[in-house]
Amino acid sequence: MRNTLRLIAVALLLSLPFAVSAQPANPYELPDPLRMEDGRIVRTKRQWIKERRPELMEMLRSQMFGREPGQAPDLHFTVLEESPDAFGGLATRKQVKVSFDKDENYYLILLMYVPNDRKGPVPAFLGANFKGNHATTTDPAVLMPTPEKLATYAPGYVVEDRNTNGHRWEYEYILKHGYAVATFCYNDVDPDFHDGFHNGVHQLMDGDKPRNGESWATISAWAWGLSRCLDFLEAQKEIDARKVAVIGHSRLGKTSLWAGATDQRFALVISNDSGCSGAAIARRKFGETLDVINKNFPHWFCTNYTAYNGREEKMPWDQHELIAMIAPRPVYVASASEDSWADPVGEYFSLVGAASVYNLFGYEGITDRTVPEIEHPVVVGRMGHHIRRGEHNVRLYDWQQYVSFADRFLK
Ligand code: GTR
Repeated sequence: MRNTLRLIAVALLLSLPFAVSAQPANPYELPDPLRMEDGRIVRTKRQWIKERRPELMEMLRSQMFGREPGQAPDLHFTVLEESPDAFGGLATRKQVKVSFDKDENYYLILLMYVPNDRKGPVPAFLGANFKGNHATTTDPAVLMPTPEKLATYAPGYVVEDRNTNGHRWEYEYILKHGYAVATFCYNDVDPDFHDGFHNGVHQLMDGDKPRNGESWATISAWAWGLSRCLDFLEAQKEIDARKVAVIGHSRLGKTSLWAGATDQRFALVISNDSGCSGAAIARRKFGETLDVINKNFPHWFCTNYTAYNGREEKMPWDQHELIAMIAPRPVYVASASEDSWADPVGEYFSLVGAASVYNLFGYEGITDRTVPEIEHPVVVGRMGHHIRRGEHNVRLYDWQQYVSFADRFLK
């Protein structure tokens, strides 16, 4: 009998529309994004743009992501391959070496598809990938990473087979909806392991300059790489560079948020399962916490960020203010129901916490304090949200929501 009752209780718990929301998180109070550090309340767009936004950007730079450098010393682009017959003639494929220095010691390889059925420049999605361009697709013409590049990746790095991450990049779906799409392997910009910042673009941009607590780290390097790709897209006549959505999953979702904050040319920003130090509210201390992320990934953030390990409530900001940095541009935050490590509830509440900034610009925002049910996407004003059923990943369902959200603003 006792066991039966226990089973019923478990079954009831599992059948809750969104079980993770029932789990306890740390009680918290969020800083008001519209309150200046000196206590004044921001009442106008102008005050936000001239005073509060710069104040928050300074906080995020000096305390979290580090100070990103300016332009690369010699940015230039070399088309390595181009063909109009990708996916049976649906798209033109371009593979481009985006070089950061004159000698081309530092570069990334950008893979871009542009729909052939177009009348004039098209909007685009841009995002970094984890496993190499070749792993995002079945397209046999996509270049494999060169041995020269592979030598810079983490020791023991294993080259993936083609298409192992294809489900995360629904190229044909995106192209058929009239968007171009471009991606590069994040390791090209800065290999994802801690080597004291000797490799990747840090070496190029900093040389032997001594590092300090505010020095930029790896997530800001990836975001910087996204901006260099946007420089390339700006030079393409087939792309409408005023309509580029930046997208990223997980650590690359943290990156897309930071890219959207630092580079206001990005017209729309998408965070897919970005979790801790992305969209999730830090003060909830639910799932991954600062202590854990800074220990496991000491190269992602600037070292000042470790001062908040276990002391999230002492942060002078919280992650809703990273979302607010995107205002008034459209922002989409997505979660997955089984991804409690990324705290889907906390990801949702950063939208709610940023809504007042969107209101200041005359746009509605997401303000409902009830977390939406699984696969009930919500779009209010310039904010979008959904929780996909399933695991930490990017799936067709996610892309369907992103494309329909982008259709409202980029078409
Ligand atoms: C995890 C990390 C998360 C997230 C994820 C990913 O190990 O704890 O913050 O970034 O990796 O990028 O897949």
